[in-house]
Order: sequence, then structure tokens, then C-alpha cells
Amino acid sequence: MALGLLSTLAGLAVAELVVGTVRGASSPVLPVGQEVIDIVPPAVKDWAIAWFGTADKAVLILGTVFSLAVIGSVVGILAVRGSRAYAYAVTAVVGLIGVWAVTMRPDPTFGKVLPPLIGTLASIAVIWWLAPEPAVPPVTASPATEQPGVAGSTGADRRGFVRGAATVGLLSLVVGGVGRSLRGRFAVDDEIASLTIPEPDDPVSTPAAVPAQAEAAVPGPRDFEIDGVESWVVPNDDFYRIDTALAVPQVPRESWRLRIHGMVDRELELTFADVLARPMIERYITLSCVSNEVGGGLVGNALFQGVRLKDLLDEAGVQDGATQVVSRSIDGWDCGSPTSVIMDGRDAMLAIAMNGEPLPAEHGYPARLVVPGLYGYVSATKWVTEIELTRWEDFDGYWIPRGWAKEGPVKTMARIDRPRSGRTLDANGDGVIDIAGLAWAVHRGIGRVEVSIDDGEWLECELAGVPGDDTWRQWRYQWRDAPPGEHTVRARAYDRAGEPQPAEPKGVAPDGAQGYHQVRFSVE
Ligand SMILES: Nc1nc2c(c(=O)[nH]1)N[C@H]1C(S)=C(S)[C@@H](COP(=O)(O)O)O[C@H]1N2
Ligand SMILES: [Mo]
Repeated sequence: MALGLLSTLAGLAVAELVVGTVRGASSPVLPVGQEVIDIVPPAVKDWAIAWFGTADKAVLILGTVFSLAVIGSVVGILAVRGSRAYAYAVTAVVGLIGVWAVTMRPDPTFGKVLPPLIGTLASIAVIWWLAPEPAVPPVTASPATEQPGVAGSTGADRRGFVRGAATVGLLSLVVGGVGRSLRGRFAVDDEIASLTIPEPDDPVSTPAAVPAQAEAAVPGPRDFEIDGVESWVVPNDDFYRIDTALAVPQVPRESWRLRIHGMVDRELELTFADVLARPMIERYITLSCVSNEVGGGLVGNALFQGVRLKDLLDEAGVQDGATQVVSRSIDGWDCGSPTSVIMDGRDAMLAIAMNGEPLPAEHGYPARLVVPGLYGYVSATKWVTEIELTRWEDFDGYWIPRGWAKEGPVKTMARIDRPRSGRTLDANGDGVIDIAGLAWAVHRGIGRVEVSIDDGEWLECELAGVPGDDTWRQWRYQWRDAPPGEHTVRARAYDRAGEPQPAEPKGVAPDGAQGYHQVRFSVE
């Protein structure tokens, strides 16, 4: 068993070394896990997200490593029992799965196949070196006879094995460590830190430049700054992250290109410098995930800067009948949005900055799409490299065959941040309890929020200011003379047109959760 684990370790370590020398290659564990993500039925994935939340990736990687360890142990037992041929065969099959997974990823290159290939060879070499010779000379036709009975192999000598094992173990750690540190060369952290974002031509601070937004703007503080309520702007480090990428794609901006093609009059290909040289807008936009449960945290508001998608598409010349804008990322993920939505004048953009900084790698560096009013899964492609104009019926994005709706407008929703469920609150000195949270109806705007305490009448809440209709809005209700004991509170929002959020409770699939957020709490 120890032998098998060692051969697995050595294989992974050598693979890691290869990863450190080939740009774009990844540890074999990742493509395999990635294939698992793409192949498992949607129900399993929903279950994983529900159980592990954003730790689902770590769990999957651990699971893959654990499976490798189990298989490794079996290989070790096989090898020690004298069935070396089986040990080699199982190792080779595992290696082939690794190679296969790489070839299934977008843009497979020869270099990317090397880590699982060379890693497998290393595993096999370790078995060959450390596995004992069969005690009984093999009968002809036994699998073992197919193996070269090399004189140098260590044989059954226990001390020899321990020495060999220690050598392999140590070497693996060193080799793996060197690979890890070499790999750091390919990370984009440094170039992100050194990127200066030009001033936007149409900044958010001069509403005059934003007629549509200015009309919907409401003056006043955007943040009531109430304890326990999420801040109106979510800092980049706290912003929720959802994607199918097991390892964050590291895309150097020098190599990045955006190709706009399909049903257009002129194909465009932009470099990052081309994007920087274009007129840019700056807007607060609330991004939300279709997998967000009622009351959940997969939603956030940030200041995005970038080039209007409409400008780019107008330049390319959208042809009649091109009803779908398909966008693809460097890691093969894709989605489709209605052309009519992208072109209707809203601030859909190719974003390169978030909250005044270059896009963080996790949020799509060097460039991503953001479309106010659509859930991320049908619009917000990170690490975007391709935009294709096509017909609505001719293509379905990544999540559509997996059971999600093809159109994904963001549903109106109110979330209670304070009190938290199960919390006990003290009334303020003046006997007031703040009930507060956030509400969003992205691109329609929030017009009203109400709460109902202990199933009582609906009470109108105070609303914070907003720059326009594309962001969430803080709200609060100051509850006076709250009696001690157990209470419940529910909240509901209306968009600016007066449309209330849907009341009937529904889960996240296929088109987003709905229903009123309710919180139980007590007052002392
Ligand atoms: N390349 C890529 N882009 C993607 C996704 C993805 O899986 N891959 N997920 C989308 C989904 S479902 C959401 S909700 C948003 C989340 O963006 P964020 O991680 O910056 O918050 O990104 C979208 N863009
Ligand atoms: Mo999402």
C-alpha cells in the first residue's frame, strides 16, 4: 500500500514539475475534476453547491486526490502481491484518464498533455524500482513474465525498500515544491498590480453624462451604515465568486484577444491596448447569481469600468436576425444573451476594472462582460475572449442543457440582513430596533420596500439613495417599542414601475429563487 501511495505521490510531484515549465499546463487533478464538473448531472452539482457552497471546488479537488490515493493503494497491493503487470496497467489507465481529461478541455495543446503523461511514467518507474520481485519464479504466461526482470530492482529486501521509499518520498516533495514555485512565473498577480486603469470618459460622478441613469438617480446616502447590513459597494475581496473554473485562469493581457464574429458585417479583433484606447464608461452595477437562494449572498454591487458593448457591436455591424450574443471565455465556458437586451441602451459593458482597480483574476482579468438586469449565467462571462452573433435558436450556453432557463432576467428581491436569523437584539438606547437590508430589481430599479412583523400589516421602509436603476438599494425600518420575546419579520420589494416581487416561494432552478425572505429573532 505504501508503495502505491508513493508511486502516486511521485507521479503528482513530477507532473507538478512539468506544470512549472509549460505555460497553460495544469496539475492533472484539475482537468479530471473539471470533467467531473461538466459531466455530473445538474442535481448533483446543485447538491454540491448547497452542501459546500463556494467550498465545492476544494471538496472536488480533495475528492479527486483522495480517489487517486485509494487507487494508488490498490496499485501498491497489486504490485506487492506480485501482479506487477496489473499495477502498471491500473496506473496507465489512471494516467490515460488524466490525458483524456486534458484533451477534453478547450484548446488542448501537446504541452498540456505532458503533466499526466510524464507523471504516469514516473509512477510506473517507482513501482518498477520499489516493487519486490515475485517470490516464486513466475510460470510462463503469468503476467509478471511480461515485465523485465531487471537485476537492479530492489527485491524483497525490507531495508532496501525502506531506503528506496524514503528516497522517493523526499525526492517527490522536492520535485513537487520546485514545480510549485516555478509555476508562480505564470501567475498574473504582478501584471495586475502594475496595470494603471485610464480615467473613464463617462464617469459615474457626473450624472449629466448619464441621462438615463440620472433620471432614475435618487440623492442621499447610499449606505445607512447599519451594523450587520452588507455595505452598498462590496469590496473586491468580499465579492461573491461563482464559476466552473477549478483553477483561476491566468490570462496575460499581452496575449489576450477579443474576437467579435458571426452574423456581423465586419469581424473585429481587439487587443487589450485597443480596449484601453477606447471611450470608457463607469457604472455601479449589481451582479447576481441565479443560484442565489432567498436571503442568500450570491449577489453584490460594484463600480465597473469598461467599453460599452453596444459601441463594439455597432462597429462590427450586427446583421438582421442575429438575435443572440454568445460569449465565450478562455476556459471554454459560454453563455448567450438576447441581442435586444445588450443593444437597448443599457450600460452592458466589456469591463476591465472593478471598484477602481483592474479586474481581479477571480473576477475575469483581463476583461469580462457585465449586463445590468441579467443573471450572471446568461451574461457575465469572465476571461471573455470571444463574442459571436448568432440566432437565438441556434445555440444554447453552458447552463441551458443543464436545466436552467434560457432567459435569465433578475427577479425583484428583498433581503433582510439585520436581524440575522436566530439572533437576539437589544433595543437601542432610544428603544428602536433597526430592521434593514438590501433589495434589488436590477435595471428596473427599486421603488418601495415593505416589512411585516409577526404577520402584521405591511409597513413601508425608508430607502437609501441610488445612482440609478442598475444597483441594489439599502432599506430600513425603525421598529419602536419592540416587545421582548420571539418575533418574525418578512420583507418584500417593488420595482419602480410598482410591480411587486413574486410572492409564491420557488427554488433556484430553473430561473431564480423567489418568495419573501423571512427571519426569526428575539428581543430582550
Ligand atoms: N468564464 C466564466 N464566466 C462566468 C461563469 C463561469 O462559470 N465561467 N459563471 C457566471 C455566473 S453563473 C455568475 S453568477 C457570474 C459571477 O461573477 P463573479 O464571480 O465575478 O461574482 O459570473 C458568470 N461568468
Ligand atoms: Mo451564477
